[in-house]
Amino acid sequence: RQSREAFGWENYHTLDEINAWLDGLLISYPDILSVHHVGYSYQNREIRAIKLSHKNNSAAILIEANIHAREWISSATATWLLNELLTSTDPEVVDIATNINWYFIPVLNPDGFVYTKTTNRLWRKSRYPHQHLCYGVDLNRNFDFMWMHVGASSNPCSDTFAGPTPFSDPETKALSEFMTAHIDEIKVFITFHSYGQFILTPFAYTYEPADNYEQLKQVGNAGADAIRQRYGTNYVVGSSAEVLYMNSGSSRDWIKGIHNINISFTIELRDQGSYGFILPPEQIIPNCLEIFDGLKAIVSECKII
Ligand code: ING
Ligand code: ZN
Repeated sequence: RQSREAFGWENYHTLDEINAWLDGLLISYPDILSVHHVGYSYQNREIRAIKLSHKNNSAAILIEANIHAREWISSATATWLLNELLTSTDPEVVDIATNINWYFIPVLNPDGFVYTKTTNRLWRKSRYPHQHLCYGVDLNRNFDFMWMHVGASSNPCSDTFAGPTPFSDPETKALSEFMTAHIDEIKVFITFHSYGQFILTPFAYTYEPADNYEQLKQVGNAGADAIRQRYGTNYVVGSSAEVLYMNSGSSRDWIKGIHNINISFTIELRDQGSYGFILPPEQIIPNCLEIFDGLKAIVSECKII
């Protein structure tokens, strides 16, 4: 069976390497893994969701990563988590791997991700050319909930360009349709970003607390406490507007705002700015270990199984 050694989290990988590794996994675990076609990017790259499922009717967790191109640690974390759920023999891990259906979308923005590998390491957006002026939309401002309300730009050259219309770009449209199609199963949504070390609860578009803010804080705090226990890494928990900054049109605000998925977090991974987006590869595995501690605590605290 393919395992950690065959891929390795000692370094960051290209999109082709990630896809080849996923193809190998699909062959190794045909009974429990399947690939769902989410859609195609502007440059026609496939956006894939990998589903880990032992039983049909279990509650599902959806994990989205690399909606922002330069945040490489996010897809590294998503692939590490999938591998751990498949290979760990720890009874607690076996329990959550078996009794929850997991959807991983390791690279939601493949065009931007490839661009960070070939041309510009700090590219954030998609690669759709808008208004013949500049490339790319900030996909995390392009969702159709409170679109362009706050913290988003109408300038196609801005890094936070929200797009000409909501869901203008195929990546966000595809993700929203995928989410809607699976909405009855999805009990938890987590989107990985970097950097800053935050567990962010809805909403970002308003200071008004979400209807279940107390529950979100409690679950988020359980996650942060568990993360802290391994290496002392500090994650701050709170609503995006309250502890980071306001924005609108994110996937996280959309799934809570439109579908009222109760547990939806944006997790801003390591670090706090020393390396920022260029997190050294030696930190991938420590980051994944502490995040998995946090994720297990989140799962246990929100009582979906
Ligand atoms: N941060 C997120 C961003 O899109 C965020 C922060 C996302 C806040 C979603 C609230 C909701 O700006 C990074 N680093 O991309
Ligand atoms: Zn981001």
